[in-house]
Amino acid sequence: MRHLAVLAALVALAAAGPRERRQTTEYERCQDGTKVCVPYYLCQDGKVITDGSGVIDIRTASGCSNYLDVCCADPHTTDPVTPDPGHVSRCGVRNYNGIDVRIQGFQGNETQVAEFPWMSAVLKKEVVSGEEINLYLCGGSLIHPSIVLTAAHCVNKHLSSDLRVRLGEWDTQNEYEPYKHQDRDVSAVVIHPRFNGSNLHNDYALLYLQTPAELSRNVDVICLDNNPTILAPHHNCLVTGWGKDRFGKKGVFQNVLKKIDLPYVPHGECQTALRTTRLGGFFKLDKSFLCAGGEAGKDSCSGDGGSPLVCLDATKTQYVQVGIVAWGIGCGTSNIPGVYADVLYGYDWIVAEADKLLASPVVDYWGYD
Ligand code: 4AZ
Repeated sequence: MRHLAVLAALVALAAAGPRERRQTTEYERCQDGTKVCVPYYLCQDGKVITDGSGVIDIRTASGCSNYLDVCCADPHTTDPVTPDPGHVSRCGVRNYNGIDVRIQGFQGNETQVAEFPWMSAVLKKEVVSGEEINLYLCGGSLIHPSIVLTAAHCVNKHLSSDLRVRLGEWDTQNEYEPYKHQDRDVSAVVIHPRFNGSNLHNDYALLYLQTPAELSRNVDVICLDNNPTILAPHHNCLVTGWGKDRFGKKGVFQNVLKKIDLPYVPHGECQTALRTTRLGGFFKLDKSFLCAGGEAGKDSCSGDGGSPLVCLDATKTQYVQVGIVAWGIGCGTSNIPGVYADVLYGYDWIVAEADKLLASPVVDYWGYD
């Protein structure tokens, strides 16, 4: 995602800034009366750090008068972070205000914690000096508790046994989110039979998870639909990802999940725009692609591959995935949209393939009328 240098500067500033010292009696009570306002770096997993360890990104929560304070559980009370037994799964529900806390003061396009519960990270397990580490490969989306949809170009060169999926992630560099991420190994990778690695036609892949995700407030599925009416020309949709803030060597990958709203660009218009680039005047945009964007500085970029492009449905209460980040000519150039695998076009294959390994039809998960 572009637009992020300002935040990096802010975070660096916050980490280097002077730290106040206060006596316990001086901490202001939050509006709910039970929690206390403490400097953000003293709050971890919603609890005050009492041993002094850990420093986190700049963030503030409503209810504290000091800009750099957050609402945090008083360390003298017990507030265990429990899973979510009462969670009722519903596809495509965005947590506009995050969960438990809304972070204010963001400058760029940062998402709130668990704002997009279907967002997944596709990782590659690698052993370095005898220790297993997870390398970030691509984005993905949870379409069923046991299936992640991603781009074929992200995973076609990897064995399923080398892949892992992380669900419910937000800040890839910290573990202070109130709900923990869930890691799942991949038992099978299924690539679209007509995927073409040189031109990325039919860039669809399904990852089957070895054990199903536990659906909760920070982990839930996105809706798929075969009704194209949500795709009105220039209608605004959203892409989320941990990709680079700009194209090329100077771009950096993002820690906190970013979002960008992008207009849907009809196929013919997109092909015309792409013909003005190095692709040349004879370029044919394949039917398996869909385009979005074309506004200067607003685009998906390297590292966003496989991430979902979603649009609000007609009732404006649930999001439906319409695209998978595939490719582009650079990032963020005015009038040059980004190119996505068209999920509506791939819908029949996705459903048929998913159903092969599932006991009940995958569409049951997206019943959202
Ligand atoms: C990439 O390299 C990439 N601007 C993804 C999306 C776009 C460009 C490049 C679209 O993964």
